Order: sequence, then structure tokens, then C-alpha cells
Amino acid sequence: MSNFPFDLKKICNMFSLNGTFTEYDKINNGHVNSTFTLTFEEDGEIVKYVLQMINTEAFKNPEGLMNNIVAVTNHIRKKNEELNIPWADRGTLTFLPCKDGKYFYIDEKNNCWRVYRFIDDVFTYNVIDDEQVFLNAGIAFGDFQNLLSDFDGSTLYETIEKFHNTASRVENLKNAILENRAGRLDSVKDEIEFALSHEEEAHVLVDLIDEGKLPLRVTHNDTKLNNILFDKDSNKGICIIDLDTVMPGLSLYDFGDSIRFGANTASEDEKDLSKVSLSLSLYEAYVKGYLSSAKDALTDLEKELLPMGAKMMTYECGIRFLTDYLNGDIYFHTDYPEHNLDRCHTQFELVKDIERKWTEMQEITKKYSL
Ligand code: GN1
Ligand code: MG
Repeated sequence: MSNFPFDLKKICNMFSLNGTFTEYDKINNGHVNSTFTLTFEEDGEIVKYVLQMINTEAFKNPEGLMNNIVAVTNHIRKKNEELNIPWADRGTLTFLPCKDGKYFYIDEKNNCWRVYRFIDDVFTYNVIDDEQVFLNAGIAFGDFQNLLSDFDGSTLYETIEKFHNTASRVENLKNAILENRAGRLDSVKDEIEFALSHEEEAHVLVDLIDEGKLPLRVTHNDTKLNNILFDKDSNKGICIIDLDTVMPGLSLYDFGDSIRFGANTASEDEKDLSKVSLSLSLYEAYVKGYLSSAKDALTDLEKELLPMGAKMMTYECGIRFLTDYLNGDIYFHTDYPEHNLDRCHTQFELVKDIERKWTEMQEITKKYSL
């Protein structure tokens, strides 16, 4: 416990984590929150938890956030049980209440903590080359949306306002350009030119919502492949994690963000841009999986716009990385000074490849939409 960088004893006490602490591990997947696993020994058994420090710069209201998450996970657990899903007990996260009944704890240094039970016999992917895995990922996110289709979205607090409003993300970029807080403006002229050359498209989805042509659903909004826990035995995606941004949103956001991350043949921060491309076979696998579970719930226009969702989520993410780079890396965790810029480059490169493969993407989508 002594080498843990925070007061772990106090945290364990607040969440009533009993047993003898044996070790902790840092999980380096997320760009926003900080995540650790904690291992205890209790009556000869190993008990594990996941401890997260919520980034309160990104999530300003931990109470609203945790109320959302507890409601959503309870809903999913209940539905999985009703449906007799064999993995119902591992099918969603189980958060632990603190001594005061709240699902988070703020320490003396204003760090905000939460704890959930560790799920055994699962694994995550960061990059994939196996189409079957991505097909399973599509099924898992399609199922997630179905499970939440009868959840009343109006009860959810909007954890990050305008999270996937691409037009507003462009405005944020423009502000960052004007402010030039980190003095990096001169080095990113080409990136800015690319970003602004797509500005008009940034309005397409927002306008369709305003016109009532696309329905708001309860969506995850951060559907990176590594937010799915896959079962070691069956290879099925059994549990969706990272529920901070579950809010009313478009199905296209969830579909698009999955493609942005999972169908890219390179990792999000690859420096060699020749490795970045949109794998059409992975795209097809995801479309097939996702539509097999979500098709009946989607409107014709939603299905038709799936490629647009992929393009917009990729473009938007590139803009967010560029904005953060200009602001001095204040939002996303970075490992080195150019990290956000490298990430921006992969996203913009992927947008270009999506544009090259646009017709094929539309044809594939159509094939599985019928
Ligand atoms: C962040 O926290 P993480 O790594 O799951 C971000 C997503 C981005 C993603 C890019 C709350 O997700 O929106 O798409 O990084 N989450 C938040 O990798 O901003
Ligand atoms: Mg996240």
C-alpha cells in the first residue's frame, strides 16, 4: 500500500474494501480517467477491484455522473437477468457505494474516486486483425443499445455538454486557434487547413437532429474497442465499460466511434501514417455484427448514414486532439509533447482514406441493411 501514489488506506476504508491488500496495477488504456486494479486476500481467496480516479476537469459533476452510471448498470443487469443471459452477473459493472451511500469519494486533495468489482476471465483488445473479433464487437454494442432502448434518456444528466456536437467541436478549435495558448499555432497550419476544409460537413448530423430526422437514443458515446470486455472462453463481448458518457445521442456516434478506432489498420497514435487506413474487411465485419443486433431498431436514414457516422467521429476526434494540442495538452493524457498531434494526424489520415473508400463503405452498409 505504501508505494501507491495516493492514500489507499483511506480509500479502502471509505469503500469498505476488506482483506489484506497485496498489490495494485495501473491500467494505461484510458486518455481521461486514471485506472488501477487492486488485489486483496480475504479468507484465502483473491478479491480484485477496479479503482478509478475520475477526471473532474472533464466530468464536472461526479454526483450526476455516478447517478447516471448506477441507474444504467442496474437497468442492464435487470434486463440481462430477465433475458436469462448466462453471463448476466458479468454483463455489466457493479459499483460499490461509499460509507455515506454515494458512489464516489472525494479525498482531501479533491481527487474523486470510485470502485467497481473486477470481472474475471475477460480481456480487451487495442488493435485487431481478426474480423470475427470485430464482428463480435459490433454485436456487443448493438446489444448494448437494445438493452437501453427502454431506458428513459430524459433522466440522464448530460455529463459533457455537446460531447459529439461536431460543429461545436469546430468552434472549440477556432477558439484554440485564436488563443494559441501553447504557442504551437505556427506548427499546425496544414492540420488546421484540413480541419476547416471540412467545416460544412460538421453540421450535417447536428442539423438532422434539429430537423427531427434522426432520433436521439441512449448511447454510449465512447465505443472504442477497448471499452468491451471479451469473455475468455467464448470470445463474445459480454460487458461494456467506461460508461461516463452514456447520454442521449445518435446511434451513428456509437457506430462511428467504433469504426474510427477498430477498423483503423494502425493504432491511434501511430507515427508512420502509411500504416493508417480504413480496413474494408473490418468495416464489413462490424457492420454485419452491429446490424445483426441493432438493425430492427434503426430507421432507414440511420442505416444509410452509418458511413457518415464513421467519418464524422473520426474527423471530430482529430479536431479534439488538435484543439488539445493547441491548448497545451490539458484534456487528454499524453506521454510525450507531440502525442496529441500524432493522434490528430492518424485521425485526419483515416478521414482521407474513408473519403477514398466512400462508395465501397456505402455498398457494404446497404448489403447488411436490408
Ligand atoms: C477518450 O477515456 P477514453 O480513452 O476511453 C475520450 C473519447 C475519445 C478517446 C480517444 C470522455 O476516451 O471521447 O474518443 O479518448 N473520452 C472522453 O481515444 O473525452
Ligand atoms: Mg472513455
